[in-house]
Amino acid sequence: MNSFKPEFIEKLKRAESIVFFTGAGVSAESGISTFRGTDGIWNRLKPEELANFDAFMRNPERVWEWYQYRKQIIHQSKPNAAHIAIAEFQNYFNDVVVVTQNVDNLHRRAGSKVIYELHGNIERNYCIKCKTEYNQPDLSFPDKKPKCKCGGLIRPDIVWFGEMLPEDQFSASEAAAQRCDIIFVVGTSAVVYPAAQIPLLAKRFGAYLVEINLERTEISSLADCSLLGKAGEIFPDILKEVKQIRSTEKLNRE
Ligand code: BJW
Ligand code: ZN
Repeated sequence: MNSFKPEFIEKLKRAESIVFFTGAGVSAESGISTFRGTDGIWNRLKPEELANFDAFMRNPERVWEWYQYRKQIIHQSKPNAAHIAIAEFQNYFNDVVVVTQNVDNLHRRAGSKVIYELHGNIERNYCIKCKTEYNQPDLSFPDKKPKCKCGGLIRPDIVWFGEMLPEDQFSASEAAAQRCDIIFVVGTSAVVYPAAQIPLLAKRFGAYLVEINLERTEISSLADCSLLGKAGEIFPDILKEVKQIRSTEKLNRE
């Protein structure tokens, strides 16, 4: 069991509003590869060949092949101890928001209720011409280059490099960052913008910033509390502290 610094425990006691800002590392223990770092997929594949609109138009079959492969892995995966503990925070705090860069739906499957998805969702697709949505979780398009009934190409609803983030998700994330008392920055290298502005904004508005990562990142120098290790091991321990705080409060009231 981790032991946490008293200042962090004190913040947990007083907090009413909590944001979890998550990245690929929170799903690593579910068997989904991260992008960067030693096991990152970008070590094998170049983002400019797959994760942008020009690449898709040049070679939609290749981009679709990659997404079908990832869809399969995600479909077979399950939320891990970190996703589950994060969802459980809802039982102890009134205002819990998950702002995720992930497209894998694992926070939703773990039971988190308020989730803002900054980079889209791999279970959704849409036609680039008429914008009709094609949402099939198991999505087995018969074609290697799926087309809409209007003739337009269907693409995954993922935010690629050079594309705008969904406005509603981003502005709701900004609002959550501005009002939260604690922001947990979990399993992200925090190098992709504008998503990486969210923890900076929370900090600027006075939130206590707790980072959980295997290693130091771009954001570590700003963290009030850095917890180095696996999210799936650290979060259940934080949740134990929360449960203890709540049961002591209950005893004191009785
Ligand atoms: C664990 C763990 C465990 C492991 N426990 N921890 C130059 C400077 C600044 C900005 C730019 C620039 N050039 C271009 C830009 C803008 C660009 C950008 O930020 N680029 C930077 C990379 C340089 N951003 C954009 O293009 C964005 N749009 C935009 O800016 O629009 C405005 C605009 C419009 C028009 C013209 C110009 C501007 C869009 C960004 C979209 C990002 N999309 C992707 C999708 C990829 C495709 C796909 O998913 O299919 O989103 S990229 C990829 O990175 C993905 C992720 O969500 C995102 C963030 O990655 P994340 O989650 O942080 O993962 P990793 O792998 O980096 O880190 C994992 C971490 O976990 C590591 O730290 C591990 O240690 C840790 N970890 N296991 C705890 N068990
Ligand atoms: Zn169409």
